[in-house]
Amino acid sequence: MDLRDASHSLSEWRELIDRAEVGEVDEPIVNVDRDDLREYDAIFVGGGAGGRFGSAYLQALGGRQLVVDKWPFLGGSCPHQACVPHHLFSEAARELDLARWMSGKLWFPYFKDERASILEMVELFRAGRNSAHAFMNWQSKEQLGMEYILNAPARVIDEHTVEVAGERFTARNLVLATGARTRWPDIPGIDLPGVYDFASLVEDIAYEPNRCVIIGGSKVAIEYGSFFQAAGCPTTILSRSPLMRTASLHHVDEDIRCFVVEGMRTRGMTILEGAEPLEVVGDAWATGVTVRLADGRVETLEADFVFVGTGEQANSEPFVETLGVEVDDRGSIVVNRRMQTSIPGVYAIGDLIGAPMEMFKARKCGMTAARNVMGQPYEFDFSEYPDFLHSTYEITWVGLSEAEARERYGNVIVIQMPPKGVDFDELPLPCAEGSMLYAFTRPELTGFQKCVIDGESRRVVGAHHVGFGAKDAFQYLDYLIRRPQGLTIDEMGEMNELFLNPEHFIQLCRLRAGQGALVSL
Ligand code: COM
Repeated sequence: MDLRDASHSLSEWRELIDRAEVGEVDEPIVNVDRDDLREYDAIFVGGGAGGRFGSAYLQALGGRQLVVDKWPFLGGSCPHQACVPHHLFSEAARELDLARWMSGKLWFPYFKDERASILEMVELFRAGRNSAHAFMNWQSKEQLGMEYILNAPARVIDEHTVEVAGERFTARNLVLATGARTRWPDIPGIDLPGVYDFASLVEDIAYEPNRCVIIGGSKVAIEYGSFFQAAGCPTTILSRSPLMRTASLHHVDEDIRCFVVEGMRTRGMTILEGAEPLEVVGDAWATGVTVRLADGRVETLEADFVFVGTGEQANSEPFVETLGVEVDDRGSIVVNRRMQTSIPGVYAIGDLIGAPMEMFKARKCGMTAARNVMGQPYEFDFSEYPDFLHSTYEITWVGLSEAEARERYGNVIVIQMPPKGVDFDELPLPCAEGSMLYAFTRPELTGFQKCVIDGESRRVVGAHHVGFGAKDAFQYLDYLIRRPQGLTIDEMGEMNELFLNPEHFIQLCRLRAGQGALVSL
């Protein structure tokens, strides 16, 4: 289907994607400028966030790109199976949590013991997701001028050649961007029906889960588990490491971790740390998980729904096979800071190059590859970054934890809320949008925050928050504290807060900013 000269509206795009998804459109969707005789500067193999942003940047620099994706849309797993459904489910978890705590109070109807349907939420997402896909196809073609072929996988032939639906395309460079998939644990029964990951949950589930066991302790495990529990489906997490202490999360402050994990337990979740899942049991359907517990006992936990949250692995195999590209011991493609692989002219970006498997990294990797392809030497170091996850709360952090700061600096100042030693039950702080109802009913549930300062340089070296609505601030805090000059407590005290703001860092810093020898607060 050649769409080069067509201009589809958003609703036409949506209809086309709907039809492609049910197999009514099985041909490639082609938007290639056959009149442009220039060689492609790069072919992006995979049109997720990295491939799409890289393509857009390369276009913006005046280059010629082609992006190819097996799905009938650009944007990749984010709007289809990953970030967008996760945020929808996490928002539902937050609403459900409030409804349970407020059950029968004020205008809230009785809800404490009610079920909410997980299936209904998945169906809501499935029914709505193609709008985002339609927008990305439309924007990429009509606004960003990108060339693409969708609904057809790309087969890499060599470092300059890609075959799509029987046609070969050549380019000066290839940018590999085919993402990652769940790293399924190698235990008996893992293939049984009734075992899902984040992708098959949104694609396949057709029944209402009533008892869930989660294998793994990743972000996905915490986020989806909190939703299942909030929906009223009793959920158990089996994690080898303590939650939020997995290798993929850095700089997690212990006080924040405790607030989050204890909060999950308060809401009825069973969290078994140090647990080793041995087998998914069941004949025709998963009926439970056998696990070796931290104390060595072996037990079988009943479930009608087993969810795998053990992390992800790169889809690198085809490129190792055809190009011999170097990978690390986890199978992620090895790149330098310019996103160049071991094969000249071949770049790799996004989840394909390993952790962190986050949106900012995918998009900026795409931009980095595009700039280097176009002769602008540019390096991207993603070893430090702000991070977040959801339980029924939004949890956000940047920079060093208090413990890390104490290892590095001799005079660490901590400004936190509630202050150290103050009983949570007595203090409805921090609070702002999203936590005012908790503040006046269940003060201990409002949240937790901590700002870590090097008392000598007076610079903020870490910030940590559990609550609602602070994520935006952390994007800017990340930038400010990582500038060569950093951000001091005094500069924080000069900022203009929009009171009540979810993280109270500005006003709290102002309370101490005048102090010569800083004291914690
Ligand atoms: C975001 C997908 S959902 S993309 O980064 O805009 O391509």
